[in-house]
Amino acid sequence: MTILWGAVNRPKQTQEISGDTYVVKEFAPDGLMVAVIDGLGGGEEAARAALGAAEIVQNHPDYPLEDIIRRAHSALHNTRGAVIALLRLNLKEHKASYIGVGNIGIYVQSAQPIKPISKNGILGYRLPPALLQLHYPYNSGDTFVLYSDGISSRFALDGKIDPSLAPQAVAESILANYGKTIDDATVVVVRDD
Ligand SMILES: [Mn+2]
Repeated sequence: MTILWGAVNRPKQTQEISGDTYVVKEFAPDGLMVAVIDGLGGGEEAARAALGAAEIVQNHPDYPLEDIIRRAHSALHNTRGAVIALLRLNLKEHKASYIGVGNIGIYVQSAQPIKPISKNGILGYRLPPALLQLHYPYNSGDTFVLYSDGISSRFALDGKIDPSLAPQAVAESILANYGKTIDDATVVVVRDD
């Protein structure tokens, strides 16, 4: 039960501030919370929205995922809004839970198929009519990749992550190969070895 992770977050070309952010947080006794959040638009206002949602994830990693989504939705009413991919692992039981709202991606390279999806919506404006929470058992060595839409969706089709690469190297290589310079881009890679 060793958690390995890596992350990259870079602003779009000509911007100094990324409107994306991410959270990776271990919490007692056996939890790991992972989020990628993309604030709508770009620059400071986008970052403000993304960081507002990130703060709620950071402060309440043990809350039910639906509660975190609803709290973030309320907190972002006066912002441009954001989309979010929210993944929680129980490192002892090897269980994964996921809720995604809006155009944001997750790809899992796993021994058994794990194919979470996100539902349309925008935190701060419009939640999906029913939040879709997905649950999966996972195996040691499975690799979870959360990414914002600054990463080309070709990435998930091409798939195939080299399992000998450390998560940080995986994240950097995904950004290098699939990052779009016209958007903020974030990749978080988590592996429970
Ligand atoms: Mn984006």
